[in-house]
Amino acid sequence: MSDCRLFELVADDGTSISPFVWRIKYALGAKKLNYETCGVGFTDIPQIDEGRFTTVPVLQVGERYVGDSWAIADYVDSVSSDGARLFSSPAERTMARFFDEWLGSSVRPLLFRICVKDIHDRLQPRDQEYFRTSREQRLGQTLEAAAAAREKLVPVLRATLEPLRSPLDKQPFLGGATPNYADFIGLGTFIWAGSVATLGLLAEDDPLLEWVSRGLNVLEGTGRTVRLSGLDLRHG
Ligand SMILES: N[C@@H](CCC(=O)N[C@@H](CS)C(=O)NCC(=O)O)C(=O)O
Repeated sequence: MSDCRLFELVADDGTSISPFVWRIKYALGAKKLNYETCGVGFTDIPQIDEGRFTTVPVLQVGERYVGDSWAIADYVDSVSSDGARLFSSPAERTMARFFDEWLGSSVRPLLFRICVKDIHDRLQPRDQEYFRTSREQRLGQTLEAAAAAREKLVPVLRATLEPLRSPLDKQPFLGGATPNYADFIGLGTFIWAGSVATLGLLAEDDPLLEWVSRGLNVLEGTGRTVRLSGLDLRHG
């Protein structure tokens, strides 16, 4: 696959800030695909391929544009024979989908509420107004009210993550010795939240930090670097 370009959501300083984009960065790395990135703000998304998309990630391969992270994962898995398969079987894909549903319904909403004001503050000025209006509508409260309540949500978040600690206590990744697509989904979520959060998301002795550290090492192997303000990885 040549001429591969990933449209990613970026903050004002260029930090990549979408959990869905991060999982695709992992997937492209696992498939050993070289790609360039094109950083966009929320208000730039309607300009991608003449308004066909409302969300990122979007992957452009030559003349073709593919949106939605699951469609992108399936696409790169079907067209690229390099690297291991993202899903070793339909059953593994289904379990990754189930994990995504769990994370998306239980964990991501908590992270979103905890980090929403931090995300706003990191955006390019032209994105801030759009983000504030759309997210305040979604939350049913102002970003400031959400930020004022965030500390109470941190213990709820940590308790909600318990089902993830048990498998990762016994093996380095959900995929076993190496990460699979469920890891990419989870790690992408922590990289997104950890790179914007201005308070500690996990306790400093949380074993999930070791998983995130291992996940960052995998990314570094693909030449990508990240800084996480919301996760204390010194002990991980
Ligand atoms: N189901 C989509 C969700 C992607 C998504 O929600 N992306 C967010 C960024 S994290 C987005 O682009 N939002 C645009 C907006 O809110 O206007 C996927 O898996 O790719």
